[in-house]
Amino acid sequence: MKSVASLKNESLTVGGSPLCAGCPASLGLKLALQALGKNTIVINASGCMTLYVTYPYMPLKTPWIHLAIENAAAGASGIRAALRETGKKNINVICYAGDGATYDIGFQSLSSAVERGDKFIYICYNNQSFSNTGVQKSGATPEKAYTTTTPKGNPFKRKPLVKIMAAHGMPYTATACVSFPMDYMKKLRKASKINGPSFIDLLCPCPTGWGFHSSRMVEVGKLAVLTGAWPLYEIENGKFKLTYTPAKLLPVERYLSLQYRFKHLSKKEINEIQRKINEEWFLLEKGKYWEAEEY
Ligand SMILES: Cc1ncc(C[n+]2csc(CCOP(=O)(O)OP(=O)(O)O)c2C)c(N)n1
Repeated sequence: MKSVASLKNESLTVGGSPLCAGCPASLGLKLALQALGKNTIVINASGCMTLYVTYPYMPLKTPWIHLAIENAAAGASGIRAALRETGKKNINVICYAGDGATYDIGFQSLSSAVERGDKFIYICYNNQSFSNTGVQKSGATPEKAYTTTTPKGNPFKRKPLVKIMAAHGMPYTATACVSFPMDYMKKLRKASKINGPSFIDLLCPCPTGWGFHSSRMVEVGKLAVLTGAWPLYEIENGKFKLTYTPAKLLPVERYLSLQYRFKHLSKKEINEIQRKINEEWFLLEKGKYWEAEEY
């Protein structure tokens, strides 16, 4: 399958939602359901997407359960156990949770569900902040980015969560981006065939939280990947592979300069980010994932 237009599965979402214009997380969910099909149960942790599927808006044609921000993954374990006990087979169980719910508040339940080896796909729709409650810093916020709780820029490095999940010894972990739908959907299909837990960190450029016009959402995501700020890769049974390698990385300034959250950066700070990305890519291209420090 080469393009989104050639997809055969019916769309499992319908129009009508209270989300911001250009919301990447709703696109990420639509694509996930299109990749996985209607035999899918979605578990959501509190966040923007909770508003997407809340009365009077019911845009999904699949089952949907909203759980507390701490325990989406524990819910996946419970649903998988119920399906097992009732003899129901070939049903995908997915968690669709924001980065605040994943990197921070719900991390313990995610870690435990993975430790138990339960079969489910955890998709973190990663807009790099707690967007729904006013764009506060999360563990996924990149260094130096403005958020409402880091008005002078985030002083911390972002948590290397894909590495942390891979270190659990789980069979499949990957990064993805809504601007690269075929790469994302291929990873989802692969994850659905794995007999155990899988984790996909899906970059979702948030127009509202990052400060750019909603019409540029896909472009910002493309630039994240083409500049090397968000590498696309997978780790299957411990084996690291880049799934997209730009012929030559574009300067990261092209990605940063489109966003309000990086407007305060000096030339020196931009150069420093560029240096970090170059170092990271030097190692990633050699397959030295564990030595590479993510920007
Ligand atoms: C224990 C707990 N703390 C705080 C909240 C308030 N809360 C609701 S949604 C949300 C933001 C979640 O952020 P994220 O997971 O990144 O999803 P996004 O808002 O970006 O969609 C917060 C903090 C909550 N529901 N439960």
